[in-house]
Amino acid sequence: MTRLRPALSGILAAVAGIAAGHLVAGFLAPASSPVLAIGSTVIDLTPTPVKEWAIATFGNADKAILQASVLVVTLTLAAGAGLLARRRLPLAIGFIVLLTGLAGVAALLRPTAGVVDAFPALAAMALGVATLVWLARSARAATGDAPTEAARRRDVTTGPRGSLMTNATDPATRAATGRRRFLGGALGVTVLSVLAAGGGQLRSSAQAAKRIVLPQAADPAKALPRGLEATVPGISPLRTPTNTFYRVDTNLVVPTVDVDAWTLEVGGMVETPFSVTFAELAATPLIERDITMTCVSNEVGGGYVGAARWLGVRLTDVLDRAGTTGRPDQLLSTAVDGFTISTPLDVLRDGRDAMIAIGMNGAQLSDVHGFPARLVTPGLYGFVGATKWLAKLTLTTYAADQAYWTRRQWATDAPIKTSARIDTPAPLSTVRAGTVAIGGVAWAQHRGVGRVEVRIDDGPWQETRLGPDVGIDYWRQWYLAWEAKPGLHRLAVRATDLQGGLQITERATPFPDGSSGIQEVVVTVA
Ligand SMILES: Nc1nc2c(c(=O)[nH]1)N[C@H]1C(S)=C(S)[C@@H](COP(=O)(O)O)O[C@H]1N2
Ligand SMILES: [Mo]
Repeated sequence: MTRLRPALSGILAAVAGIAAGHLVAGFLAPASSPVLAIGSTVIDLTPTPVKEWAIATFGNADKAILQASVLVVTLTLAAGAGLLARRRLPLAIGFIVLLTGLAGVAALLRPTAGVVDAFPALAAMALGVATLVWLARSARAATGDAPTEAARRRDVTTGPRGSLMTNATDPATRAATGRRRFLGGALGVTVLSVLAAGGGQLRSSAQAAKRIVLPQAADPAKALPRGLEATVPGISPLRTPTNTFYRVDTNLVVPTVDVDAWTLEVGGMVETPFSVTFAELAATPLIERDITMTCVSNEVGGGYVGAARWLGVRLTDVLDRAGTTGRPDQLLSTAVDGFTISTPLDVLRDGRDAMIAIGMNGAQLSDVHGFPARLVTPGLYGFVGATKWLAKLTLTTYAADQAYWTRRQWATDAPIKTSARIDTPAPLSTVRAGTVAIGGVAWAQHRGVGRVEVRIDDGPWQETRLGPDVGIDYWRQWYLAWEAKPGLHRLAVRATDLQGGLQITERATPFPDGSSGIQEVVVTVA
């Protein structure tokens, strides 16, 4: 019991500090909320293999788990500070200052940080220390806690008279009062912290993107054909709705960009550097294209792939306006938060529809997908061609400058590998004997899907029926009607591109240039 209360005091001090930091961050710099600033730094410092493991193990929950881990570690350390405060308050204060100071340094070291980014940590420091001191003092004042050595000695020297004077009530009553006071204080701190953190959260999430009116495309896409989803239940829809489109980025806080203040800068090895506002960009002739995006972290059979209709400016239009000097071989694109992506320049200039997208599926980009503008490069994994929250385009060389993932040993040249996925039946599911539709999607961006085959148990590869053709940059739905007999069965799928290239059947993990291998699922037919 004597340890619980000081430990709790430390935790409460941390909770108060974190909440105060989150409140201040909500107004000044959402990404610099202490736990988030530390979390972002952890993301950047995590070695590539560990990150791969985390993505593979936790999938889309990886960010929540990271934040929870930072929180748990912080609260554990804070509990230690609370215990320390019993005997050495100044040292405990120093410890809290150090912890919050680290959060401040983490926030200040973010690529685009300014002075305000230190304020959340400073608020956390002030509230953390104040709460710790207050709780430690009130613990000493009450006698619910063991008296200190000095106090005990004082009691002995002052003798019965001294005891008589301080013992206005009996020790048990005082302990009970102390406990009640502590609980009251703890409750107060908790309630205020929840209010502060909630306020900060509300404030930062209230800064959602402004609604804009998208212009029509000068070069529109054809109407999307009817997909197989109408007839093959369980198959991925031909177009992925924006709200289920996968999201992958390093951001713990989604950047919210003020579109009226936003500009895109174009520079580096160019003849005429320039910058454009959003209005200027939207006023240039726009193209509209159906493009399937894939993340390099997608495992065989995984869900980090999505197909959407993109509206934007052809990238070469922008690059041509800038011209080139020297021999750049890389387009380095920078996001508003300093994150960078590099794209091979020859790929961008080979005629494909690489674009600065401002619209997705008929609407402005959502905050998570890069509002107000992002790159989309058909045929390349997202980490080398799909910069969200785009701020700057720099023509440079790989020798001179490297992007975020390139510095972490991921491939510089990363075309999407041909792959097929079984959507239905689901792995390890049970289906009724009789005619069962095996179906899914296959992609071979910028080469096009030519054939998809399915193998049942140890049977031959059987050609499947393909869904509508939406071009070589788009995925293709496929299905096969299977006369399923009772028992346990293995279903495998493989795709071949339009040039006759079979997908790589050898298993590979995503690092460094994308996964490969054949997906196989086991189903029970009953
Ligand atoms: N600014 C920024 N852009 C980014 C990333 C990022 O971390 N930050 N991740 C890239 C990766 S790895 C992928 S796969 C795509 C994912 O885009 P989506 O989240 O819209 O699906 O965005 C790319 N663009
Ligand atoms: Mo990715």
